[in-house]
Amino acid sequence: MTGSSPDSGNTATALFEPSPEFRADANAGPELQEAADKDRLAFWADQAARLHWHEPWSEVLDWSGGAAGAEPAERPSYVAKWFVGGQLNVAYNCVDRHVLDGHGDQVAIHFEGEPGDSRNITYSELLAEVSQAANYLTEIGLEAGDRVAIYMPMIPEAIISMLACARLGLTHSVVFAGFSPSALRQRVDDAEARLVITTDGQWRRGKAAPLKEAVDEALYANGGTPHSVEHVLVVRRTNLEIEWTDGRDVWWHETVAKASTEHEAQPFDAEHPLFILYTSGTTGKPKGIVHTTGGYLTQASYTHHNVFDHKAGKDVYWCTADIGWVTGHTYIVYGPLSNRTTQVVYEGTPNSPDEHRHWNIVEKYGVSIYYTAPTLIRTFMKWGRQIPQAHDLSSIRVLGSVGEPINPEAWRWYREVIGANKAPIVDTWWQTETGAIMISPLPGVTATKPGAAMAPLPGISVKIVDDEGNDVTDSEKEADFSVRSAGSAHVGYLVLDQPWPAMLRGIWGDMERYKATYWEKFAEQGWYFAGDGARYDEDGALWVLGRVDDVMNVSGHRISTSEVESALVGHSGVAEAAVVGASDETTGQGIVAFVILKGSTENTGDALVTELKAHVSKDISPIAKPREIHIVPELPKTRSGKIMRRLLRDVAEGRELGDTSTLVDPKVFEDIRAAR
Ligand code: 6R9
Repeated sequence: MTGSSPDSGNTATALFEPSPEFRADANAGPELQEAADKDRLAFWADQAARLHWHEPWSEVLDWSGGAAGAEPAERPSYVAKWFVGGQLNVAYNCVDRHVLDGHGDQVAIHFEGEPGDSRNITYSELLAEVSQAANYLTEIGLEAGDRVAIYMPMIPEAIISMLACARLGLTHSVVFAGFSPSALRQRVDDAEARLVITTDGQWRRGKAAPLKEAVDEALYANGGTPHSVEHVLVVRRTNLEIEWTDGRDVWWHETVAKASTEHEAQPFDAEHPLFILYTSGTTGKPKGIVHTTGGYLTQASYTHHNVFDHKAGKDVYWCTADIGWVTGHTYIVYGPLSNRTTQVVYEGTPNSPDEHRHWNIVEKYGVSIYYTAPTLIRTFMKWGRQIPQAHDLSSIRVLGSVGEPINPEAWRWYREVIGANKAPIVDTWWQTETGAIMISPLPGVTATKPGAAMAPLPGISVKIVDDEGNDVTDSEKEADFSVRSAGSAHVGYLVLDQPWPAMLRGIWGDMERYKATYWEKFAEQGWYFAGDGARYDEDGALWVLGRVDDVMNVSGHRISTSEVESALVGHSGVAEAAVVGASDETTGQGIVAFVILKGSTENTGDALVTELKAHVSKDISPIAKPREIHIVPELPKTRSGKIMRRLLRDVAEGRELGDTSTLVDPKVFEDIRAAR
């Protein structure tokens, strides 16, 4: 791609070309794309060779479960098998082999606790601790294939727990520690977890907040109905006093920390389930996305190496995500550790004790690769550039963005203020379901454009299509959905038309839903429907526009409208609720709820709104707390009874109403507007 200079001022076409110095030393080069174009499967086999395999595979890909063109009956599963027959151990790849290669003294984790404590963990130490945890989990009878729930703040033991599970072939299900007891219970029950690993409490903005308490509540929930959990393993982090259930609860420091530091990793099949991670869908029930071993680790490792231009032993890498999300799985745990990264793991919030925290950490450790979310970049913008400018950020050489579309203004600020107008920005599009990065510029190779994810990575194939599956670049017709399109042609649905190694292998316990959600829309072609809208601009750069379904994106977190609606109607005063994501300067989208009260409700004013916000926050998580709640007399519905969220979004964003012709009663809006 060629283009004009970054200073041309023309936002539509300005391209930032990689500097010659960066290009000369970059991990990625044009040969990656050439190799992938020549033979895609041979390309992925080369990438898999980045890993240590106990047994080689016999076939790179078996896609008989989803081959395009076949009769639906002949491709019933849509489950790919990558590196068929190969065997490996994920923890061995992430830890042992680096120690065996003589890098045991290299720091794996610079841990920075919120209260100011810190700890450096070398690869040798990590190996010893993962081995101890693996020995203890074996001692309590856990076996390959069992599920383990991990409900922990960002402390080293969380990563050690994940690696210990991987080492033993236990399938982990990490549940974000901000989730409520009922959300935890739902996930524990769905996966039938035998063990929950947690902490006594977690540090948040200088205060110790309880966490084990939520586990107790979760496991006693539903009037004490039975659950699958045999043990709760508790790491002491805050010294908060906690309740104790003898026989069930065990302290980490009394068990794991006393176990042997020797443990030999056994290999597992390339398709052995590595983890389940729950994500919001368009209905209230979260989907347990299943990932397996060989393909996942291959793509995690390949993308981390090339997209971040990571140099083992030289770079200091920091991904600011939480392990409760997929970004934490792939770009804190598996990608970086498989590549022998030295990384920062930070426990707390970016403004604790003050807004300088991230930049203090960057300076302290000389962070060279920094990967964060647009919502945080916009928060930094709001706090003001004088804050980062008070620090020496010259160590930074690559910047990453993930979680939602990054607006060009935030992109420019990020580059200028954090990246000294020099560090390339990689805007990485991917999903819990894709397992690893799919669309992103390659630093040193791809010229970038503020706000664009640019192009699929070598080895990855995408299309942007209309409702019939026609390529939008060939057709005048656009897909029929209501995503704001920045006024350009070539807008459509983002689909993945070829299987990729880190692709999900299903929804835990619900393969019908898996097929319906991802494969039904383009069943004829056998394409994966991502749920996002996208477009190509006049230069052929790819822009991801955001969700086309009822999933909101708040600060990079996926929250379904129906999840919040069901929490609201779970309140005794609420009869009906409709929830939409309205654009928000800081968080990308903000949650706006419209509720109809039950006639009997006495409390109707501001106090009720406050109570409802707290109710949602407690029921789901503080991240799902509505920004606004409007009490309205009626909701706009189609004749078939569907709530017209598109129109509510117009109201929430203060726009003229779109087409109201399918509504039962268009006058509803006068009442809704009056209530705002
Ligand atoms: C990794 C992650 C996935 C959804 C995805 C899309 C949005 C993520 C993006 C982006 C535009 C990017 N998304 N990265 N949109 N540009 N660079 O975030 O996974 O939590 O499953 O969310 O996030 O809408 O479909 P997940």
